Amino acid sequence: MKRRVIQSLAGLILWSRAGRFAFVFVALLLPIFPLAAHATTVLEANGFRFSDEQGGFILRSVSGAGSKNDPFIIHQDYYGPGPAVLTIAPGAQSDPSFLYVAMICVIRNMGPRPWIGFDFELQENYLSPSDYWDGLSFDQIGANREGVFISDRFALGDRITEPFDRVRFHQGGVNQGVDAQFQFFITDPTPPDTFYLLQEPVLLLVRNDVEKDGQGTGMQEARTQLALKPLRPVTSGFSVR
Ligand SMILES: [Ca+2]
Repeated sequence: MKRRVIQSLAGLILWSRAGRFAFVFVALLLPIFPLAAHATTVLEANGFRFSDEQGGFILRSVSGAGSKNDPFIIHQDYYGPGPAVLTIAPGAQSDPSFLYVAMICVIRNMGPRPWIGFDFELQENYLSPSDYWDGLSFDQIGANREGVFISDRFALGDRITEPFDRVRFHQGGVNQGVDAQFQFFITDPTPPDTFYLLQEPVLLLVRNDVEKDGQGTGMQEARTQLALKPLRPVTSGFSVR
């Protein structure tokens, strides 16, 4: 009897350890499952088709008409760690002589790290940066206007051009599970059938002062949450002057 009790206790301890290991293992995999099980989502608004077919994120909803007064509002869940490429097809209803899109991306940080910046890059050909001559840009024609790049989580949005069309939002941050809103225009005097919007967060890094071989290990990704407050609501209005 005593031996049986000891065997039962030993089994319980082993089961508990295995159970804990399985729990941790499943917890680590959880951020991957939504994407692994997720089929491509294609959503339409005002004749435009938006798709998450390139992966890295889940397209939740699209509304609006793409105009200054009624911008496309595109809700997404970003899982990372790589860039998320939104596929956009203007469709037959858009003006074939000039593409003009006002857009607000609302992106939830579902990844494992806080963000301290966020980049958007336009591509007429998938994974090939848009150059000066292809016409596609973040409204480079109206580049001198103020208030074009606005976010509720980042104080600044800077245009980075040549050899690509990129916007970098910085001076702020986004914790895990939190939405960030980004506002910008996309224009092209020679509209393509399809173009791509690469979206890529800048992850929070901290200095690791643990010495290794006397050299230190440099920078590493931080898991801590940032003490942040939203700067301003974006979806309450498209504040281009
Ligand atoms: Ca370009």
